[in-house]
Amino acid sequence: MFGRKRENDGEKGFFLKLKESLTKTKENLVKKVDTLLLGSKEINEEFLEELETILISADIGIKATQKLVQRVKDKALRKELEQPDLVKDYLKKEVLAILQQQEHPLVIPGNGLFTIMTIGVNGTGKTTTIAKLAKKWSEQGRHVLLVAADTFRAAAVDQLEVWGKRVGCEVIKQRMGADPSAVVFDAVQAAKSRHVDIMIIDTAGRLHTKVNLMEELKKIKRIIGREVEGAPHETLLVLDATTGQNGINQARQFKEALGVSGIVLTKLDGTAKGGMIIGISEELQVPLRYIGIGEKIDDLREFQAEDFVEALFS
Ligand SMILES: Nc1nc2c(ncn2[C@@H]2O[C@H](COP(=O)(O)OP(=O)(O)O)[C@@H](O)[C@H]2O)c(=O)[nH]1
Ligand SMILES: [Mg+2]
Repeated sequence: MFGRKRENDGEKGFFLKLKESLTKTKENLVKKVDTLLLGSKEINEEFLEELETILISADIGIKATQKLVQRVKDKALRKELEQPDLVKDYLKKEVLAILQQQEHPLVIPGNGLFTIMTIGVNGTGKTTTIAKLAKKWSEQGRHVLLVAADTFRAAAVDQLEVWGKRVGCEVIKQRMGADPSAVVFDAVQAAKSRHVDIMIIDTAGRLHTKVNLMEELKKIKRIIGREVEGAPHETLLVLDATTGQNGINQARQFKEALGVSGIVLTKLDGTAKGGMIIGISEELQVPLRYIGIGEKIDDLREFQAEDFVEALFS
């Protein structure tokens, strides 16, 4: 009995933490919709325009905003949505549908070496996310190896090493300024001889030399693809939710240059721009794997559309 109760409390705490981290996004989106609904008697052009303004300023993006507004309008015209107070439930359902399109958790097969290459601009949370994932998978009994292929800054290697020690994972590194592909090549040999299950590669993200960065990342991809069948098995783009539309533009560039198989959206806690996740889902058409809701090692969640929408709207 007691055990069961504690388990329930744990689940409740889990959900409450998510809800708490989405507070500002909720204020910027759902609360504003609430206010609009309170002041509206019917769904007319003015109402739709205001709804559009709210959605755009909540960083949902043009495409998803137009889709949502059009849906509300169509439904109102068909007389299926006559009272404004029904709009919120309808929006919730539609947002859920958009997010569910990209709810595809990362599944790592139990046999063979699985390689993950994380990419994204500086400061989005790549290294921190790697540490969070390494802890999660180590605890599940997987042998995880970390690779310091951000050789651009000495501090980047040190940071990964500190995290590696903390979560009990070995880090493969070379001196600062080394060719990142060479580090990855070494790491693959180490991974093969040590029967590693999951290898996670940390990469650089300097923006000011973008062309070189993309070339460097492409080279890492080529090298690892040559050494391990099907690698990288996951190209994980890390995006910072506080960057709103900018982040979506960055994502497009990475997707075009390298291909992206999954997205992590970090820093959802404390930002009002979390609506960006709806835009990402609609515009990028890439699976949303994880969300970051804090700086601590356990503040990473597998993305679940239903939980997310419930936390946002409830
Ligand atoms: N609040 C918050 N901070 C985060 C999250 N993920 C990363 N950070 C912080 O973002 C900063 C940059 O992270 P880092 O992993 O070094 O980014 P990188 O340059 O992409 O490797 C650090 O201060 C992290 O603690 C998150 O989900 N929430
Ligand atoms: Mg880093």
